Amino acid sequence: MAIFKSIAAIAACGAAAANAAAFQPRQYKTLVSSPALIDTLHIDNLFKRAEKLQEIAYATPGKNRVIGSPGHEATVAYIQSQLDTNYYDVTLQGVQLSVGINATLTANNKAIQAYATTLAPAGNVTGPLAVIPNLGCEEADFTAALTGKVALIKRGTCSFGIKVQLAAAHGASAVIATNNAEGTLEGYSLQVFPDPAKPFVPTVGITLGQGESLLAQIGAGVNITVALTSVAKLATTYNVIAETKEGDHDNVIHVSGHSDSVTAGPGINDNGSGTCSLLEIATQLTKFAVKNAVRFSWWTAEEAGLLGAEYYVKQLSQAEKDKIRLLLDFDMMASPNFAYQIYDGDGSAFNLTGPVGSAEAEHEFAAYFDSIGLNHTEIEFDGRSDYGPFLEAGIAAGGIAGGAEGIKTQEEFEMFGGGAGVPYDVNYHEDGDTVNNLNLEAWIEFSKAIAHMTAKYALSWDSIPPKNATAARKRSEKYGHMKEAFQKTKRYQRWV
Ligand SMILES: *[C@@H]1O[C@H](CO)[C@@H](O)[C@H](O)[C@H]1NC(C)=O
Ligand SMILES: *[C@@H]1O[C@H](CO)[C@@H](O)[C@H](O)[C@H]1NC(C)=O
Ligand SMILES: *[C@@H]1O[C@H](CO)[C@@H](O)[C@H](O)[C@H]1NC(C)=O
Ligand SMILES: *[C@@H]1O[C@H](CO)[C@@H](O)[C@H](O)[C@H]1NC(C)=O
Ligand SMILES: *[C@@H]1O[C@H](CO)[C@@H](O)[C@H](O)[C@H]1NC(C)=O
Ligand SMILES: *[C@@H]1O[C@H](CO)[C@@H](O)[C@H](O)[C@H]1NC(C)=O
Ligand SMILES: CC(=O)N[C@H]1CO[C@H](CO)[C@@H](O)[C@@H]1O
Repeated sequence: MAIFKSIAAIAACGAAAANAAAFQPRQYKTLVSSPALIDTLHIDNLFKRAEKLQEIAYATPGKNRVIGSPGHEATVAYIQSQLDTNYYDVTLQGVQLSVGINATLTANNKAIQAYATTLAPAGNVTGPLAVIPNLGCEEADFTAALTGKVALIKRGTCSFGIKVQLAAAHGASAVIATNNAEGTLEGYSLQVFPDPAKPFVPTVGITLGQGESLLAQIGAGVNITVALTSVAKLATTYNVIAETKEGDHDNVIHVSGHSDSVTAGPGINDNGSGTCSLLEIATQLTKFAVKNAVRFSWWTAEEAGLLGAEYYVKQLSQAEKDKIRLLLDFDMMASPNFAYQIYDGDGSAFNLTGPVGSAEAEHEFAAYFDSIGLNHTEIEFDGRSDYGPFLEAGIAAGGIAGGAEGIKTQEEFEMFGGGAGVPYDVNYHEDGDTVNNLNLEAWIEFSKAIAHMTAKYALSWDSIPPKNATAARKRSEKYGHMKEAFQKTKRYQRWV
């Protein structure tokens, strides 16, 4: 599944530069501090990076940075090119995925526009259409034998991977996914890695309206035969990981964001803003010495189901997991109608508590915003972004965000300005998510907050309780139960 390559080893000119550096007198750097690192951040530098990402997206046929696309490959190369290999050990961790390219579908010889679903295999299938009752998340939804048939399943409640595995186990030769909201399922993913014991079958996605039309025909007693082709390509997509050469590698502060966008647009707030904030901080940090190692990661395939981060956490040994004292994750740093939202690590607002250390991280963010006189609010610590797999592994986590498709309340309007009753980001997952729609005021404040946290923990872990494997495991089990409860909420169902 994975291909590791260390970029330190590749270029001859890289080696020459390293030799030249060896002849220089050793540079003694000032120890990092929160005010000094914050001082290095300027909005025009962040904005230039956002423009670069947009340029990368617009130079490609799809005008996006979705995994498996030239736009995402160029994003990864850009991140890599910006990291100083005298200061960081940089690793590209490859994750292999089957990416959907295109599809054709006919029902009783009438063509329907369909999209190949990422992670599902390619194939050409013909067979009678069978409607799966409910949402196809439970064994009980699969009563009739599906041998030789194509299953029609609605989106919602559980990841599509679970539905497709169940359909395949009951003999279905392919699946048609119908959307549960407006829009196409272009770029949609099964959201879970294939399991050799529970294989997937070819899957294509259609709109809500197209699905309803098929259901109406079947309801009227018409037998439908469908023919579908689905084209996929095996793509290796990369997590970029950079860790300071200096510092205590047994007590790491891990700071992350994701590098991919959705299919609909260049993804500049979601989550190019996080990508750029981290890149700028990683660049500025090289001016300083650190006591604790700082690890930056840019995850791949977040939009396809947090796959890059999940893969990363899965392949870590327990000993390696124990070395991560805190994971901080950043997305949506420049939402036009922002609120300064902090993940509810102590469970005080949403009753979902993170592993030991998560509460302290939340309090530190709050103290930072208080210190500069900015209001802040809390958001559910629900695992909806790349910190999710870390929580499940019992690793303390935290983060901040400006908001996605949620609606700003009157109370938040009084705290942050902007517009009440309007989404935090009207362009969330749309083609309007461009450099023109960033809130620069929020972006620089968020970036400074990231710099504060990075510097604080690069200096000392005194304010975070020591790791306790027993306690971590207990928390992790508890998180598992909380997650089940969360998965029944409306918020989750709009996401899967
Ligand atoms: C699907 O993609 C492949 C590879 O890019 C291309 O050769 C083929 O023509 C496409 N088929 C359709 C139906 O668009
Ligand atoms: C589907 O059919 C096309 C053309 O008939 C063929 O090129 C392709 O290899 C087939 N795909 C699979 C997965 O069998
Ligand atoms: C639909 O198919 C079933 C079983 O194959 C068959 O019994 C039935 O007569 C068909 N109905 C129509 C309207 O063709
Ligand atoms: C918080 O969640 C726990 C389960 O994790 C539940 O037992 C408890 O009743 C919840 N408390 C509130 C105030 O909702
Ligand atoms: C913070 O929120 C209060 C309302 O709760 C508001 O009066 C105040 O102006 C806000 N402060 C800032 C800096 O926006
Ligand atoms: C670790 O946590 C467990 C359970 O909360 C507790 O019983 C134990 O004393 C703790 N161990 C240390 C070394 O703090
Ligand atoms: C899928 C998606 O929208 N990506 C993430 C971008 O950032 C927000 C805020 O953290 C996350 O909620 C999203 O999951």
